[in-house]
Amino acid sequence: VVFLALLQISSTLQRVSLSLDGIWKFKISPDNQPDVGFSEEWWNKDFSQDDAVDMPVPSSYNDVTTDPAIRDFVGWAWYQRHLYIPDFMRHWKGIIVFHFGSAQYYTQAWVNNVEIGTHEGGHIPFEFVMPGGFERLNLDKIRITVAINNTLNSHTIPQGSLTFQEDEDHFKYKTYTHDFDYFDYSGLNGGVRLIFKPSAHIDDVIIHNITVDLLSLNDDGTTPNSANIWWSPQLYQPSLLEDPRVHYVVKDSFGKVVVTSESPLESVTFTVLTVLENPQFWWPRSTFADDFHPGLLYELEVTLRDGNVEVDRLSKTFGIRTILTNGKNLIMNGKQLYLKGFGMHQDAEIRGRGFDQVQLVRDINLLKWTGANAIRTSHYPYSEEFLEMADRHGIMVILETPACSLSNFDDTLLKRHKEVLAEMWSAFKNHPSVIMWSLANEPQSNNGNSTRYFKELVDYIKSLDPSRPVTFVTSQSIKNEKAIQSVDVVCVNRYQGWYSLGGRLDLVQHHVSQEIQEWSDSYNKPVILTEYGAEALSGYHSLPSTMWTENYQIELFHEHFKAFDSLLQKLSLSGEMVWNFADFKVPQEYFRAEYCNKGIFTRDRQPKSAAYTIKKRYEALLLGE
Ligand code: GCB
Repeated sequence: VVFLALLQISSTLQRVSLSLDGIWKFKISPDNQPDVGFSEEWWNKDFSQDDAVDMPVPSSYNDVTTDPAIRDFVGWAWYQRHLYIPDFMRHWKGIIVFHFGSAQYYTQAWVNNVEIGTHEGGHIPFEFVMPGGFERLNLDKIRITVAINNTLNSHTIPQGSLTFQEDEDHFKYKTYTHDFDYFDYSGLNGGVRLIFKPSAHIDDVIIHNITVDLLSLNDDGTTPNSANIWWSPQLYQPSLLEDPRVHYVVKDSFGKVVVTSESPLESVTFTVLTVLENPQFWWPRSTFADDFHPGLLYELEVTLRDGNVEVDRLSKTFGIRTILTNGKNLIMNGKQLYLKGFGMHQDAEIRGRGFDQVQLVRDINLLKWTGANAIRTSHYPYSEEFLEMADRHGIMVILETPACSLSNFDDTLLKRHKEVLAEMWSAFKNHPSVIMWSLANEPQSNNGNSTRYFKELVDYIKSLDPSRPVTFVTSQSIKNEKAIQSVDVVCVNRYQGWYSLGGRLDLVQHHVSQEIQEWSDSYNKPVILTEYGAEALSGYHSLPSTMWTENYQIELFHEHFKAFDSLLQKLSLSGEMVWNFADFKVPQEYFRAEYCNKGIFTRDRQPKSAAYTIKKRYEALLLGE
């Protein structure tokens, strides 16, 4: 099987991609002069050893230094580094872009004194074009300065609030709050790359839809006669070419060419229908009793030519799978699905939310070890690299926007939310692992204004992508819920034995069965319990068990399993997801000691006892024919 990691941002025959990761210079704006970097035009000078500190990229800046002012900083933080310009860079005739993997929250960047762009929103990759390339700078060394502001407000996604207070004795201070419980790690959380593209190039390839005639399934039920793939290349400046032509091939998972375009595609905007004979499905791992090949990928390789000269080449991997809901069931490739997995966080010691390949591979290994087949990217999209691995390892993903704990639903927020959805769709649309879009986690959907808000969001994402079910995750009671009727799948977070009826393990089974059954009956849609769990301090035990011990976490899981098994038999539950995969950092507060300890793994990714409980269940929980 050929591994095709991150083809869009790696070097190809016609493109060069350089990593700018490493140690950058870093400083935060002083409290009393929040905008001084702009008034003094910090992009115009070299940061000095005296006023800046070293900062690794990628990483959140919060936990790297020993300075509490950096850990808790809210406002404009500034990064800078230098770069030598080899000749090929200076004379590059095509387009030069700076690619940011993820930056929390607003980003503005300069190359020397030239502003190259601004961007709003964390977690989703974006690019700034270097206007006019490097030639006009006529220097052998350039300075890149990036300013990042993490201040959230009522119209950002997610929301936050910065207030300025004054005591009776005129003592002034600022307070920063948000309603979500995870630590808001900030800065250049993703890597930075410099990418050289040809002037006329393939900007993207959109795989719009893949359909198979399920009635044509072979006897084994795993291979249809054919699959239809509707896709279109997005060309950039094709008019610069005298004789633009697009060719393509499709390769199977062994790299063998299975489809070749007979003749070039002449026009520049078009949708292609490619028919694949005897295709193999993409299946999730650890789902069915027999061996359905998990994570099987095809490759679509598109080339742009000027006459016979190849100008650019772009490859995308894709999987043949359909996903839909049918009454209370979630159906993939004609088979009923059950999700077993976790809500997660991108969170690690010292690096915070900073992308780290060691951490990524460890997390995927642990997910596979548990026998899980699904995760939710709570509470924001994860890295491109994570999704590529989920594709290859057959891990289903509910991809969530960063809209955690929304509380007002005006049109300004709705507009922003749609922009986030569009960016998220654009970045992650082709991944077969992404089986569902989650619009939000635990919004105040007991508010009447949320009804229209979510209806509009559902309509919007469906206009971009009619091929995937849509959900949002509610924590409201059935009685108070006012918006979930618009979605395809009802996702519920519920903490029986913890936030509700804490300490009462004897009541968990009854309450979980009764409530999930009610959601299922009221909406007649698939229901997933997207969060349940208990905090457990690693190494802390008591008999009989008490809250916060490892044995309480295990017993609470067992009480839930009893409820899940009876619900499953009645087809009233389509998935169970533990909160959380691993312990993660929270803001300082008096009811938690630095972390939310609901992980079945510790923050350094070692198992608590409950990890074995979950592994035993997930490995045994296989669907039959
Ligand atoms: C929730 C939230 C999640 C929290 C969790 C908890 O309902 O969705 O973000 O971390 O509860 O542990 O409080």
